Amino acid sequence: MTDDRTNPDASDLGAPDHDAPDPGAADRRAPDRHAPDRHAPDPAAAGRRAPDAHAGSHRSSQRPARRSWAEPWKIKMVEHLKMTTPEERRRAIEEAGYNTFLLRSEDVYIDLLTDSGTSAMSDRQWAGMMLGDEAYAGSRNFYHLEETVRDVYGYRYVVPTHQGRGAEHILSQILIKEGDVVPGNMYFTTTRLHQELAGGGFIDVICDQAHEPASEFPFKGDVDLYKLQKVIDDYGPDRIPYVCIATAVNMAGGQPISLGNLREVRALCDRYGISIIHDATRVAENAYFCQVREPECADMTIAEIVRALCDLTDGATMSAKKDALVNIGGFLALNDEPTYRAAQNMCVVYEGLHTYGGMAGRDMEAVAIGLRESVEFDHIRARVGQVEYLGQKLVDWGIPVVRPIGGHAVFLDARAILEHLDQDEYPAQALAAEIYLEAGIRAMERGNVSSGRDPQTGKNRRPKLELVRLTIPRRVYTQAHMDVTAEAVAEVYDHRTQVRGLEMVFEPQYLRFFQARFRPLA
Ligand code: P71
Repeated sequence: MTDDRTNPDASDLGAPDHDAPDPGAADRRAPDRHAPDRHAPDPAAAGRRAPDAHAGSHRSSQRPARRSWAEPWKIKMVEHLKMTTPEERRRAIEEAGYNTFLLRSEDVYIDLLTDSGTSAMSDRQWAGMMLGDEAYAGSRNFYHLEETVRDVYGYRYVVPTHQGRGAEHILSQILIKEGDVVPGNMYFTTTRLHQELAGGGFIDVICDQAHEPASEFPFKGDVDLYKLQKVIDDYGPDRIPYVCIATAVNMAGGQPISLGNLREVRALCDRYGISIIHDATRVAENAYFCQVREPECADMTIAEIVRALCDLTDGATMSAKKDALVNIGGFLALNDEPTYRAAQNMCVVYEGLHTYGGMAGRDMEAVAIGLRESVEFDHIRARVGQVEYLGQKLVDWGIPVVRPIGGHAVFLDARAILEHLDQDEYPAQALAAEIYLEAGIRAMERGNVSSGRDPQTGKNRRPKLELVRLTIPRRVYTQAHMDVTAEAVAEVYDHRTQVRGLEMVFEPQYLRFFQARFRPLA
């Protein structure tokens, strides 16, 4: 452990196999920005592990190591934001039934609802859009995408879909039968719904630390192997079509699974002939955390770690709207040919022909280029670094957030902030509405509303994590936007005892959080 650590999360990480999580080390391996290959859009070079900043340097050894870094891009086009008055925001949130999903984006100043489809594409991606081959069948952009997925992720077969849930739908319908169970490292809303609609049930096998917002465990995405073993013992391998493993686990706070843990999951599954399906939506962010926290990954490139994670699994569902830096798109990737053939056939029923699956040719081109950019070290460091910057401000000011700070978002612990509210008064929903009222900043509820009702009991699930997610789009907002956000959250924190709970006045049947309406309790 070196002495110039910058990341407070690096302290107190005791587990021996997760030792030496020194993010500062990644900074210190910062490349010489003037080296010619750093400017070349060469995907192979881009993913290379950054060399020591001092190696071969002409600078004197007395000077401190260069520690500062910035985004590896500059801004070419800007989009104007609208500022609103408190009265305008009051009207807007009432009209939206206190649900930030129902606000018009025009009425939002800084939009941290999601990092999904909200990132800025690069000039290379925009140039790729012009190469769109809009043929109904056999578009060359599909073949480019297929080749890129094979190269970056290593899966053999690719079925394009309109977005992530399209892939989840097809996969669930093909592999899950009535009465099956799907163990996974925490639920995701759409993933679990598709498993349930196919007749299966989701069983959470994530480690206990994932459910503790204050735990500093560095790999909260890890599977608890005892829990997984118990599911296998209780149900038998024949009722487990696959184990669903997410990288950078969204609902746990964007928390990584370690390569070492995934290898153990693989070994356990192999003993029973069970497949592993990877939710690869944010695998590059996960790989960054492996690089800085997991000793065996310290000398691997982001691209190599991504590949190593994927190689331990049999297939993947992908929402390209996150890591892959596009506004729309996704795919299902598989290694098993019969499953692939079945998925291709389902694709023509629900998505579109198997060489476009709901995407335009230009969209597939943008995904292919974005996938390469997603595994560039400078990109991913700046992306995760910006999230860390916002999170650290809130931590410094004593505001309860999920620790360690995740890869795509800062998650406020609404239960700890609004202690005076019962969970059935929807504290996270109320906090998200309050942050909007305060500053026009839009966040997302990730708690009792998102978790929904238990299909057996019909009661609210009351999950342990009652969170508000400040989600950072990639390459969109500046550090000043992060400052404004932190200050607004601090203002709300200061008057937290005055925030009232909510009652739900309209509840849709599926994924209720999208369209539910609320009103403040008296
Ligand atoms: C996010 C989203 C988008 C979203 C979805 C549902 C409710 C609210 C917001 C989407 C994911 C995801 C993971 C890990 C699959 C999907 C579905 N996330 N897996 O975080 O995070 O992908 O949206 O492209 O259909 O805001 P899709």
